[in-house]
Amino acid sequence: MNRILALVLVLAVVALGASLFALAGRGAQAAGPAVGERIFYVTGLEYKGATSTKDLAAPEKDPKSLGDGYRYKKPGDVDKNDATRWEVSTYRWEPGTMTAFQGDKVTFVGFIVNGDHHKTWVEDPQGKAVIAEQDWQRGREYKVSFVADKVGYYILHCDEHDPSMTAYLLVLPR
Ligand SMILES: [Cu+2]
Repeated sequence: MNRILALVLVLAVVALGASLFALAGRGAQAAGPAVGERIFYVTGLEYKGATSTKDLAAPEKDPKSLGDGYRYKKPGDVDKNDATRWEVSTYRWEPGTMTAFQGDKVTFVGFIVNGDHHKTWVEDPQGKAVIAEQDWQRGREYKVSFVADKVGYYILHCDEHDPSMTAYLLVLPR
C-alpha cells in the first residue's frame, strides 16, 4: 500500500514538473524574438491623382485647407490647354505603420523622392523627441537610430506636411 502511494506521489510530481516546464516554455515563446536592430526603410512620397470636371466636379473646399500635407491644383492650373483638368496630392511616409519590440535598436533609413524639404523628427510614446528635427532633402539618404525602450507608439513626423505625413512605429512589450 505504501509503495503504491509512493508511486502515485512520484507520478504526480513528474506530471506537475512536466506542466510547469511546458508553461515555462510558453512563457519564453511569448517573450518575442531576441533583442536586435530593426531597420526600416522609409520613403518620402507624394501620391498624386488627376481628373476632369467632365467626370467629377472639383472639390468645393480646397484640400490644402484640410491639412498641410495635401496639395490641390484647381481646373486651369494643371494644364493651360485644358480648363477642365484638376489634381490633388498628399505627402506620405511609406510605410505608414511599423512594429518593433521593447528594447530593440530601431534605425530609420529615410529617402526622399518627392518634395525638396521635410522637417523630420521622431517622438517617443511620452511625447519627447528622441530624434530632433532635421531637414530631410530630396534625393538624399538619412539614417537615424534610437533604442525603443518604451512600449507604445513612436511617431515619425514631418512638420512640413503634417498631419498626413506621419508614420507610426508600434513598440510591443517583449
Ligand atoms: Cu514632408
